[in-house]
Amino acid sequence: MIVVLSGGVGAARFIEGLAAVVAPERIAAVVNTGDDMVLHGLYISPDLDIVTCTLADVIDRNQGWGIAGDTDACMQWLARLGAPTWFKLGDRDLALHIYRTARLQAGATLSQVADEIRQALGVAVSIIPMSDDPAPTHVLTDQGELHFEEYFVRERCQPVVHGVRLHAAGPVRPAPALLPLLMSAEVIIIAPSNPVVSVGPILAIPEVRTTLTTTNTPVVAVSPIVGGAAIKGPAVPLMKAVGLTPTALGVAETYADLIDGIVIDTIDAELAPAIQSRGIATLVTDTIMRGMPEKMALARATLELASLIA
Ligand code: FO1
Ligand code: CA
Repeated sequence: MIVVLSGGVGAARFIEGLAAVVAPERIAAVVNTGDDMVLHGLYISPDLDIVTCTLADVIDRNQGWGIAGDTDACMQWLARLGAPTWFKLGDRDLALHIYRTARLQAGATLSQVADEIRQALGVAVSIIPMSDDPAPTHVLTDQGELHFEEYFVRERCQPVVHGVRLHAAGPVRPAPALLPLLMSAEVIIIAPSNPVVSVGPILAIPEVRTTLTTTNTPVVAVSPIVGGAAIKGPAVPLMKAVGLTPTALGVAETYADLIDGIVIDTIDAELAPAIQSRGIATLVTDTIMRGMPEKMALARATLELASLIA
């Protein structure tokens, strides 16, 4: 299997390209659950839903999250009742959260529910959460400790960040399928996702990090930082807050003990020698995924880098 460690939007788009250049049945996405939260009594798993709905081609392409053509009747009534409305849940999207919550309450695991939703939406790529245990990511700010979505969506990244608390680093077990999957992988790809709050939680699970540092399988990353800026989301302030340099070189350094290679953008070509001097094979190409041709080209380049290393 080609295993992709995955956050939300960037990873989903990358996997779309990958699934167009190799058989989707050969791909498994291991998805961050650090963003998961309970709201209105419902279990919401943003990155699992973003990956599943993107691959099912039902995602709202403008936002990168939520269901295309969704309506907000429920949200309007929640507002009337005085319920919190900072996290927008469309009517169709709510069906996913209702279904997941009911299944979890009936005793199913998050892995089982993720697979049920994947099958129901006709997605051939395997999708597994990093863990079936709760592992919320908290952001430590001048306004106190916030859940990642409270920081990102409710507070719009305004609070000053001084750290991140990954509960995945605590007593969180990898999902049952995860270690066997990593052990049998032909390639492990770290998607172009936020290194701190998207990939960070997956790598914070001790067994995952140990497996990646000791495996003979090629491990390659795609930099989510291009020209010193994040393609989407708050990677720059979060990387700075935990002492990482928000450049493609900083991404390579973050993963230095895990990766054999990294794909960086043409804009960052000048950083390639510094990355290579750290023993990391570096492929320079266009990494901005505007449409399907660019997604497929990036997937091919990443697989090519991995095969050069193998
Ligand atoms: N992102 C927002 O910026 N605002 C929202 O109201 C919002 C709602 C939402 C609902 C379901 C879902 O699956 C994702 C949602 N997101 C929303 C995206 C999410 O907050 C982040 O973009 C991801 O966690 C990043 O990977
Ligand atoms: Ca996310």
